[in-house]
Amino acid sequence: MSTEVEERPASSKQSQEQLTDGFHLLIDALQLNGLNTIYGVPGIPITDFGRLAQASGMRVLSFRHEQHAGNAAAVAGYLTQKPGLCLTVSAPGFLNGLTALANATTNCFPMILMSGSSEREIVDLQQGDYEEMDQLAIAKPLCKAAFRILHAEDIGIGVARAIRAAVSGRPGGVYLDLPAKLFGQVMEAQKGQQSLIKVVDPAPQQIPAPAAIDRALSALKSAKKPLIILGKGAAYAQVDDTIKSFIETSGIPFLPMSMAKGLLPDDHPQCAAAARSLVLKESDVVVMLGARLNWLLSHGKGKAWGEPGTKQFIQVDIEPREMDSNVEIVAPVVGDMGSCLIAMLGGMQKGWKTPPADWIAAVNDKCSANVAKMKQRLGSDTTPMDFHTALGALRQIIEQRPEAMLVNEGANTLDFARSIIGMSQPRKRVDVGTWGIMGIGMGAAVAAAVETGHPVLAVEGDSAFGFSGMEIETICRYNLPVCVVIFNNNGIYRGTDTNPTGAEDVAPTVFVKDSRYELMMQAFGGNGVYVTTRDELSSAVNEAMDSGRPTLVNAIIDENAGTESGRIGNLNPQSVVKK
Ligand code: ADP
Ligand code: TZD
Ligand code: MG
Repeated sequence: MSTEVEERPASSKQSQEQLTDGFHLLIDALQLNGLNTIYGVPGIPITDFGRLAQASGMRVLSFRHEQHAGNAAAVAGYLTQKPGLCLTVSAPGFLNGLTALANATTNCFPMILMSGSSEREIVDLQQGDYEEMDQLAIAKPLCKAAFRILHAEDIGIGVARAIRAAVSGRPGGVYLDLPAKLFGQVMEAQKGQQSLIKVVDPAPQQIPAPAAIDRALSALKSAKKPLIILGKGAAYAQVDDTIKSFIETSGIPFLPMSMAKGLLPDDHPQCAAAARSLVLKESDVVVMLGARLNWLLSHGKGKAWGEPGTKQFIQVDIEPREMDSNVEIVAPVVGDMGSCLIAMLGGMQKGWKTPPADWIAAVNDKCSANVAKMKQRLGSDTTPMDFHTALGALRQIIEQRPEAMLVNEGANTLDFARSIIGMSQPRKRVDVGTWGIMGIGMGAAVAAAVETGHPVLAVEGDSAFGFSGMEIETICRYNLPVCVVIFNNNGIYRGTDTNPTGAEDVAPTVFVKDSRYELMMQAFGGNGVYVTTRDELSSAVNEAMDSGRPTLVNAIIDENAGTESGRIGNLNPQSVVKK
């Protein structure tokens, strides 16, 4: 083989320098818009795209499965208000990412699933291409918008449209289809640069109508027992000071939905979380701030909400079609959270009376009684640990580290952690969200660490962890400050179910007893710890949170301690036929 380097003729070299291609245009378009992190899984036809993106200074984080890369992108979107990017290969990789795209859309998190796809001509004639699938058609009903870019000169427009669709109005997931041929398409570099778009004002303010504000304030003024419900849309909006000022000026008790915890600290004097049942039942005027009246709030009706016809709802939301979706909204306030609350505050400055003292006293009394009851339980130090023992320890750890991110999934593990672990800063809690989906854990933990730089505590049911468990290798590979605590109760809800037939198969909800999950972490060079007592749990997690070293703590929980489906067992249909 000759060692001589062949010189290309000067003219060809020059023209090479003046050319660009689909790979580079896509990278330039993303970077131009401040999108610098990609979560994905490499393969045909996007392997080189990932390499080139990394070479251009983007952070390209490879996962073991696309669903978790997608969940990471969605959480990145939630935390930053910029669309999180997920990159997948065609057909199967695309489908693996689709669950995350649909989940992001359901949760109103902005993300863009960019997927390579096979040759259009072959796909459309169904001639059996490598990983053939009509991905655009399949993605469409599962996201907010779906686009395909066929020509390199349209990359700028395609990326701009995807960004706007993801973050404007109600945020959500966007699909961007990138056929293999697009990447290699060549065009003049200068024309290419001119075709790119830096999106101006991607999520424009939406100012509410003055009449809507007057209507809302007059409904609120008439209230004897007002309540504010804060949802993750309020947390997403990043107008924390305005929310604080609105709530404190109003003097109204507030109830945070799980991911809105910490917008105002859980120990704020107006926080009514410990009196949830009372305030839902007794309130007369309810202000929804970036929260939907979906199943998580019993659709705004039924027993939980007290006597029918006793409630009036005011709803502040960026999505006009959310109004009246479950019950009548007497005062819809449509706009972005910041603009709406500033307008409401403006109206309140013209004269405002805080709520009647007897209502505030009733809420405070209930809170104090329940907090005292809970305090007793949180001191518990049983071995084997129950949920209160273990969460009593983790609660203290988060209390001492208000900047830490908390990721949480499971059934009992989720429901108990949500009520026991207090949050004191906004957007620190990421959980199963609107669908109650298992499998967000490790993807969310990666994004939480990458996007915030703060230590992450992931509190995981043993079943929940299993959905994304392989990503602990990803956590180790990137050396992320993530401490995973598995609440190991040998199964889904409990570890005690038996097979009534007496056959060898265990019950469908039961796992291998005393599984050694911590060894998985050790396999990848992380720290794996097996704990059975509150003290051991405390010291292992404290150490992990301080060192920032990837850690998995296998916390053995009494296998009898959980209940079916945690707090939502009522949603299970029951057979009436006795066999
Ligand atoms: P939670 O589960 O916490 O109750 P949801 O996800 O049900 O919250 O509701 C979030 C709501 O917030 C959605 O209806 C969404 O349209 C709305 N939203 C999202 N971003 C904004 C924003 N910037 N301003 C106002 N509303 C928003
Ligand atoms: N699959 C997906 C994607 N999401 C789901 N929510 C479920 C299945 C059903 N499911 C729940 O709703 S909770 C749960 C499953 C499988 C696991 C509960 O067990 P766990 O938690 O070990 O995570 P606890 O602490 O034992 O209750
Ligand atoms: Mg379990």
